[in-house]
Amino acid sequence: MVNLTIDGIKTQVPKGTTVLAAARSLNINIPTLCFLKDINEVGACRMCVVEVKGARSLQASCVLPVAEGMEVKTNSKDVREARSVILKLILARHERECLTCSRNLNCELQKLCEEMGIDGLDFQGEKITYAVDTASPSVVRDQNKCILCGRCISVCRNVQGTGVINFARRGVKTTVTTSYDKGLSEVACINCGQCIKICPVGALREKDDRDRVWEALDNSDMYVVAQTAPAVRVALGEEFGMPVGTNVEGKMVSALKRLGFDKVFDTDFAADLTIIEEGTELLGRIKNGGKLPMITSCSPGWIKYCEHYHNDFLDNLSSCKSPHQMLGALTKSYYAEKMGIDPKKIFVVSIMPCTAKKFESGREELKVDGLRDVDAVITTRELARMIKEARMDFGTLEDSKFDKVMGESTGAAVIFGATGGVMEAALRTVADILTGQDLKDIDYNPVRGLEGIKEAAVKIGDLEVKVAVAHGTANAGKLLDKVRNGEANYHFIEVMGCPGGCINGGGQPIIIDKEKTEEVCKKRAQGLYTMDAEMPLRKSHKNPEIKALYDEYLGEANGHKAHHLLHTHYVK
Ligand code: HC1
Ligand code: SF4
Repeated sequence: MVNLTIDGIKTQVPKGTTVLAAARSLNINIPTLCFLKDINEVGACRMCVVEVKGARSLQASCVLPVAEGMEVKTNSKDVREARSVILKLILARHERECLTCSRNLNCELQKLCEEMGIDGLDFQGEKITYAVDTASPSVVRDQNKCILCGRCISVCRNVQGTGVINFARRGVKTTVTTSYDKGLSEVACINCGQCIKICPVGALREKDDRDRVWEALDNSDMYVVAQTAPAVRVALGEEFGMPVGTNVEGKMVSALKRLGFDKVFDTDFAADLTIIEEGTELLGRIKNGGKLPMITSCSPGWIKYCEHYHNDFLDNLSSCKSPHQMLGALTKSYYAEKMGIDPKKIFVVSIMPCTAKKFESGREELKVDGLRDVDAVITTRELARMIKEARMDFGTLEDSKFDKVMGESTGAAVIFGATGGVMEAALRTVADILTGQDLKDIDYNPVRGLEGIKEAAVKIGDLEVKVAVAHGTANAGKLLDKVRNGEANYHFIEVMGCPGGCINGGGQPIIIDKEKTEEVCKKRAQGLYTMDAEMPLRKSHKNPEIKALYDEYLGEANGHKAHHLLHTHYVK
């Protein structure tokens, strides 16, 4: 242990601890901008400078290890003045459009200026104006607002294993950009939006599709259908000041109806359907010697990662479309026929925790007879903005139910939103099919939780099903390397592109205190697991609307009609 004094308080911390961490353990809150524990510990922004007795200059506490007998001041005159100058220098090059910025009131730079009492701009230098990169269907990049903290670079490289953005140039011309300054859509970006979530300011944001949705809602010729992903319902409330993990499903449905959607369906219904289709496909592959391990295909960030970085595994992907695409396809076929509506007049809007779904919905592979399954995707954040624009008092809305025919779901579907959820849902159904029983023990705890890679061998009847779960694409890459090298051997793998799964998708409410990310993920996941535990039906094959869909329309699981509408194939 190392003894030191911080602001006159004596403390003891393990060797190797940084001064920042030691201070925080004493509840001394040193400000940071670039720091991200375990991800971006680079001392770039210098906001965390402290005075160390005997040192010639101020030191960045986030990268400074403690030393025996060290005496640290975190709030001396020199420290305060240095931080103020640093902030003002950052402001001098930052485009200060707070009132119209997507991060207004949710910006770390704005918050720091307020906390540190910055009341003027002392430096007005020459500024370079950059063109805003709007080419990607998912992510908008505005270098005019970038403060060069490097957090997006580290997340993209270390957490997602992609590394498509980096520092370029020197001095005042330093930027964060792609190779050759290409648009994000021209490089191997997977549209995951994790860089948006980690950006302290508004330099990265989702491509906002609200206007297209309002336009459809205002067009009386269009039949506008909304569907909502599992993870949205346990996060949307945060945008209205509710505790993290609150289930706002009923209020969300009411809000969508008040916004003018003709029908509000539940993507959870299609998650149940995915389990039937994917479970049948898995059992078929095991029985008939098909390509194993089979890997889930519902996360579009993961699909794009697989296409760019591990395309030798494309044949391992399940041929199932992702649930929201399935629901879109069924809205324009099954539902349209039932209601006598021209599918061309149906506009399907998916409300998703995910920015990659924006890209996915435009993919040619996912059209049926030339028609898109889903016409627009908006994130949890964009839905919150629409609700605010419509001036609804969200907290006081009554609870409403999803609309019939594709609004019923089970506990298996709702847990899709957390890492391991798709696997657990699939195991519940596969186990019942293989044993011919209605099994009661259906909580598969080894696949739950935030460990980056989870593995389990599940004994079902005579078969030992070997499974693995990875979330965050860098973890997926590590898992695939193991499979490729013959170090591991599975029947079925679940991959979700975002760390934590959809609950921490690139379109979810921004967690301003990054230290709390894990805690927030756990609470959102707990919200989903609580819903599951309380639902009367917890296995996808028990969903009565799914049974009706097969009886009335699809026929067999994996049958001809199901393949036409619900499956696809990704090629190199
Ligand atoms: Fe997801 Fe999915 S779970 S991908 O994480 O399979 O986005 O929530 O909607 O489509 O159902 C996201 C969440 C979501 C799909 C489902
Ligand atoms: Fe990297 Fe994902 Fe951001 Fe693309 S969207 S730049 S892959 S973090």
